[in-house]
Amino acid sequence: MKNYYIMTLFPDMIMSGLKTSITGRAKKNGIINFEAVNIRDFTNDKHGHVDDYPYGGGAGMVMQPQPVYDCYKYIENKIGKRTRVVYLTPQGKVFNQQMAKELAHEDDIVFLCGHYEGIDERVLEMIVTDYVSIGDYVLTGGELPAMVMIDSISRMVKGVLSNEVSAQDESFSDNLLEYPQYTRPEEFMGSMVPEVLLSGHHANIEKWRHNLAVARTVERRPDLFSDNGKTDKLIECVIEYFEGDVKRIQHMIKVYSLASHIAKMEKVDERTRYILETAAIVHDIGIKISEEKHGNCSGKLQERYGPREAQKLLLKLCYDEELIERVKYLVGHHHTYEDITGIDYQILVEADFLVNMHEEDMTEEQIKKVYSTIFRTDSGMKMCEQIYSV
Ligand code: 6GU
Repeated sequence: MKNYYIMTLFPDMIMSGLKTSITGRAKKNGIINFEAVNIRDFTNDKHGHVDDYPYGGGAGMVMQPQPVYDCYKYIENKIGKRTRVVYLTPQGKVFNQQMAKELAHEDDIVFLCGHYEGIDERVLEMIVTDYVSIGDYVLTGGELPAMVMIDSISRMVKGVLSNEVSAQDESFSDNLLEYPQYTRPEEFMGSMVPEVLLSGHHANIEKWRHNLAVARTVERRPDLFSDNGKTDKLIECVIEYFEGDVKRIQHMIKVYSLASHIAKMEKVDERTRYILETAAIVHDIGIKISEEKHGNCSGKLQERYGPREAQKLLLKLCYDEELIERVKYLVGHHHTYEDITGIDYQILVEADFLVNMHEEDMTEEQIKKVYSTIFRTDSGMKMCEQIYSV
């Protein structure tokens, strides 16, 4: 059983909100419990006031420390130990699915809802363990945010949702939006349910759904793609892969950094830049195997072995299928300069050359030739001009 305590001046708002729907059912079933505790019940003020003017002046009122402290002590005593105390404030860390998942492991959580212009800082320092916001906008109080958090935390608690539904949460962990859903009728005002869904072919349906989820995320929330800490992990993995090979590791970091910079200067969209950065990190990953198998690492051998090595690594880190396909293509073509298609391809080649011109001690003439035949982007050309004085 999970226990959520909400310190608030508006207990009815919390209780009536949470008693409906799924959280209410979970409470009835004894899986979670929630209890709103009225801070006003703990005031020593004879008029029942819980707020006063701010020292130093300024607009609005500030909640006094004493009622908040005593209210908290009452709850702490009831639980029998110190637990996490979440203060809802727009100044907090922004709440997300990951936090919901983590907090779902806690047996007891206390939520503190502020009102007016805030709460006396001293009591916050004494009792609060976590400062949490639900997004970048201002609300009149912490009650709605507390309800939002409890709703989202509760649904991650085992038994609150049916097993079948709860498994679906894994789909958020790969940072993709949900695919579109359809139900009967098959035709609605002339608009049909996509045929693949009627086919009964489960593998095809899976694939179709995944592709749409990716497309939808690219379109609506490209920010969800960027990272999740994956780029950092990938760099670490590649360093480990080339362990001890100083030159290769330095080369990778340089190409990655230049590619990323050029993409930013060229205002390449986020998703494409992400693909490019990923490709830059793994672009030479075929080298090791080429050397092991053939004793050399010509561009062509790298193009042959690179894509498979890149794929292995990217799958391990759970990159999406569409990205992996493009990265494989880029790795497999980054020494091919005839038919450069796509800005990611173009920038990868330029970044690689900007580094190789120096690392391979190219002559002025060679550099000039590469510059005029291969470089296309304004930022890449400018950088080449500045670095190598072409
Ligand atoms: Cl947690 N509190 C208030 N008052 N406003 C908010 C918020 C919290 N999160 C976003 N806006």
